Amino acid sequence: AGPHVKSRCPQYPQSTITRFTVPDDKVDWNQKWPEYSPVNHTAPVVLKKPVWADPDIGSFSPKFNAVDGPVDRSSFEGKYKVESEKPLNPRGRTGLTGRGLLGRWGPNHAADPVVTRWKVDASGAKIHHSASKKPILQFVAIKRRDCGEWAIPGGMVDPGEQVSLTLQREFSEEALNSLSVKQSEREDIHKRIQKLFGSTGFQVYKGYVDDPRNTDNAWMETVVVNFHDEAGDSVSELPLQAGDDAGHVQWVDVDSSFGLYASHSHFLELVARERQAHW
Ligand code: RP5
Ligand code: MG
Ligand code: MG
Repeated sequence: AGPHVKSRCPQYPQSTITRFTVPDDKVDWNQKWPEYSPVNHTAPVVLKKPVWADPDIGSFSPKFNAVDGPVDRSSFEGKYKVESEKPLNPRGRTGLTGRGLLGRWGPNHAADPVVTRWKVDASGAKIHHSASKKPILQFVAIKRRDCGEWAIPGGMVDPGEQVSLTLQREFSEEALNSLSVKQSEREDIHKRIQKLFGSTGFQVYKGYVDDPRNTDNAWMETVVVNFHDEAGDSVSELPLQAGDDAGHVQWVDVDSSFGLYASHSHFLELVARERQAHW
């Protein structure tokens, strides 16, 4: 992978802050750059000390590069550096220090469920792409409320939560609106989801996410798992309904030209390759 790109987006999300410009050749911390003068920014919502956020450094010295009580502060990218008590982004400079919109210093762990099915015609036959001649996959995509971009319905791993549960929970909340449906319906959704997600998912990726919220001291990491409804009779039969931080939800064709949030497009490329589908 080349240097992170979205982690250097000029305008920091949900703010009027502009990042210090970092050219490609200065991303690596090993490149000496005395002129580097990043902007410091931690969003007001984070400074208000919600349950999901760490306190500010100074009053707080967590165990970095380790599982720190219920919070996993270890990175999939290996051991990260800590400089003046602050963790350093393992992929390099972002033009911004502090935590921005992220709650944790260092890695902020998420999980991304990629739920797929084959695109079929009225007779149920797989549809092949005219150019690649390969069958087309579809995945459940959500339109994020925060930025309006299409994305995988992922979310943060709660402290102490098993990643397998995060995958199910986030999919249910964002794509099936489980938080707002009646108790009886919630149980039905839960059963179906457990069945699909209990089947062997294919682990697509584990590591850094090139997310626009990343900073020099806080960044997103994820575990991406593909759950595939081969016969189209599992989740494909559930009515999709956007919930929580999702504004819309729908089945979208897996295709390289469809722009997605953060580095989600890369994750879909890996899914398409694994399933020998069109990309
Ligand atoms: C992305 O942010 C991850 O890949 C995941 O999809 C998402 C988690 O953050 P929220 O959806 O909770 O904002 O980097
Ligand atoms: Mg969520
Ligand atoms: Mg989410």
